[in-house]
Amino acid sequence: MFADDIPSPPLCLHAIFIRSPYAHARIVAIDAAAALALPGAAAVLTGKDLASHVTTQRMAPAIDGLQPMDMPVLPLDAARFVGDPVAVVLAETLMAAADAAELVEITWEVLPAISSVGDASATDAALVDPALPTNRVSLQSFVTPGLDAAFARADRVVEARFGQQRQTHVPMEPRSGLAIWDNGRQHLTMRFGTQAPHPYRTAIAARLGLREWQVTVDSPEMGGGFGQKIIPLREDLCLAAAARLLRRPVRWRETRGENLTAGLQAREEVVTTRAAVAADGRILGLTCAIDADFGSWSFFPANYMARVIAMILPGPYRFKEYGYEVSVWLTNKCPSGPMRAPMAITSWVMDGTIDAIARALGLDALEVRRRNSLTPGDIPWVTATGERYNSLTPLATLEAAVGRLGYAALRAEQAGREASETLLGIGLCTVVESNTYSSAFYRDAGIPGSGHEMASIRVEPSGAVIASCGLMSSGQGYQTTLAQTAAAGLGAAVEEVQLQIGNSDTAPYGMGSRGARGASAGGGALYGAGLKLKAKVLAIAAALLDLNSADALDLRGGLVLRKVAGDWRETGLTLAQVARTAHLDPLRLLPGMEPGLHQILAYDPAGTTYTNSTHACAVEIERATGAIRILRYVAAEDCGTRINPMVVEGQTHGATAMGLSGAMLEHAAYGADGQALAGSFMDYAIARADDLPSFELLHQDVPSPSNPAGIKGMSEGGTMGGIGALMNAVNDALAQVGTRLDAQPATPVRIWTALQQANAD
Ligand code: MCN
Repeated sequence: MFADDIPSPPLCLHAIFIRSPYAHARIVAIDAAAALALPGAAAVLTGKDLASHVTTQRMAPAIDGLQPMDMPVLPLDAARFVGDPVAVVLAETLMAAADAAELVEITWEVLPAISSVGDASATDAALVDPALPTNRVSLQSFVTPGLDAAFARADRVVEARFGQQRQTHVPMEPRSGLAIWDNGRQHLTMRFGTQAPHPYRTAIAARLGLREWQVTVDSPEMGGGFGQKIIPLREDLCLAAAARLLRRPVRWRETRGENLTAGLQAREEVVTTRAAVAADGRILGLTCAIDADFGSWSFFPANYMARVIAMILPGPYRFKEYGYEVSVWLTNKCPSGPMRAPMAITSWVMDGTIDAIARALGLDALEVRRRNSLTPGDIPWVTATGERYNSLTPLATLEAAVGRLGYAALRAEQAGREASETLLGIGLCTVVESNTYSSAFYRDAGIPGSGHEMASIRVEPSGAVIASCGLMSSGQGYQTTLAQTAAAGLGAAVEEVQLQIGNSDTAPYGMGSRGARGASAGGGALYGAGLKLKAKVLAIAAALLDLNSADALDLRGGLVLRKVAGDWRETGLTLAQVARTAHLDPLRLLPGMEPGLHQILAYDPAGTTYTNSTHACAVEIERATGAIRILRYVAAEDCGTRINPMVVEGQTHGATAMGLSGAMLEHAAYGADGQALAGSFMDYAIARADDLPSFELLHQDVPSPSNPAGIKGMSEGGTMGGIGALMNAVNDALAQVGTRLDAQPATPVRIWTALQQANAD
């Protein structure tokens, strides 16, 4: 059931947000008298009305190089972007709320708007946040001591630029939900789709001054979150406060236009690289400069998202001398937030730099990758920024992908196409996807947070297994895959395991679904809890079988087995019989053993997990129109032990499609005046099935040594690889006529324009 399918409780009010039509404007006055006079109108709440009911949100930790911001639930004095919510109208019906919203009179004083990093960084720039000294909210840099020497030794220095446009998440169901206040119990129930029910509840309780036991978060199915549905955003908080103030249930259905322009956006970054290289194409050192446009607020610590790009940029390559400078800027656009693979541009930047090196030196792009790639002998490897790889197979995925693509044959075909109406391009991109961020990562980034996940497994008297954890699925198939990990740890039949997630009261406190941590952190916790519970099941089984020890026993598929003469044989005892004894016949248990079968376990991954994949594609570009067609697409990945191969394939398809869609089409565009230009699917193009190829997938399956079940996360790498492979293929095609796109999206019109310019030069 999606949020909007939940029937309205009695006396439910409907909410509509009034949003700023201006990129930057002072709110001089809000007159709600006419709106409130309309039949059915119940209330119009503004920032001033809510300020004493919801505390401000501190947007960033106060660490070096980062300016913290305090964000009120609704603006008190000025709107900062087109779509900024400035008041919420509540009425008996949705139609009455819409009519009342039309009657609210707002007097605005339009202020100068900042619509680009160029504007934001100008010396006389207006300030997006008047409480800050500058529009640059974060500046972080890093350099290894030997970097200058690497550049001094270089035969060539190769520079490249990579720009990525603003995009947004596009969940199937926009943000929607229901807030119910029970005044008798002084209790709030939030029925909003969230990827992280417990952190969501902690934030709601803190912002409203409630204890966590006064708040239940019960997430419905959400049809996609992609990072947009982790923390409570301002509309969720307004609903919670309104329900409490008015003592009535309140519901909200976000429109697609609101979601596109005022949900959260992401990805707007420009990265420039300078590579110091030897004549044979080996990279001796690299620098990168990142300018990120975070819009009017950063809904996640700004240092985290932009810095991860810089931190993991070296990826699968061997160079050790490295430096970066990361600047995060505020502009008058929709706030930024986490979005599937917040570091999505990284692999294009790194592998696009490799292509630039190959072109500058007249070498083959695959050969330059081979010369720079980490080999099995290099692992374990610590990168210049301290990322520790203990299981990585980039050369294996590279060779698998180019082998399947038929790289050599495609290069030969490309050479023979000179007079053709189409250009052939071959794109390669090897990804190192950082995921399952550990507690140490959060500490080092200065972000309050933990990498652990908590799992609970109960076996009921009938043998039914109830597994739970703090993750919530937004489409990852947890009901299957996490039930499988619990069953594998415990030794139960998977059909006996039910996963219960999404409710903050019944699931154990966890960090939620984000950063591709579900399989490894959630799965690791469930697997570990299962293993511990199995030990108890076997101890009880040994007692029931009159054995002195459980050493020769195992539980598989819900059956207790015993090893006899090297063979596992059925004992006739089942998990259900053991469970019945544990619950209902405790006097048969070993002395001192607790009745029941319930295990709670927290699993905190030792370090960040790194997963590698290589994406390889061939594209054809029509010279006359700039139209692109993806001819072949191969992805070879290594996510360790695959819990469910079909789900891994589905996630790879989805992630890659998201990357390709972003690289080819999507653009949350703004005008020079800060006006939002993409408020519907007529303007915000996302890929459709006929824009995408059939994916050919290959797997390496090298188990992670740091996860109890050998699992590595995988669901963001496809987005990174899709962008890199597509953009590198387009540029490989364009290189034949001496041009290159240094910014996404690679739309036909941009490609056509580049071709025209190349012809004119
Ligand atoms: N899996 C597996 N074997 C592995 C690794 C993963 O079978 N070795 C399975 C997992 O059990 C899980 C799925 O693949 O069912 C994804 O696992 P993982 O890579 O750990 O990612 P998460 O579960 O943490 O999911 C979060 C990730 C992120 S960060 C976003 S954003 C995202 C995504 O996954 N949003 C999605 N995938 C999405 N898919 C859909 N349909 N909708 C979204 O909103």
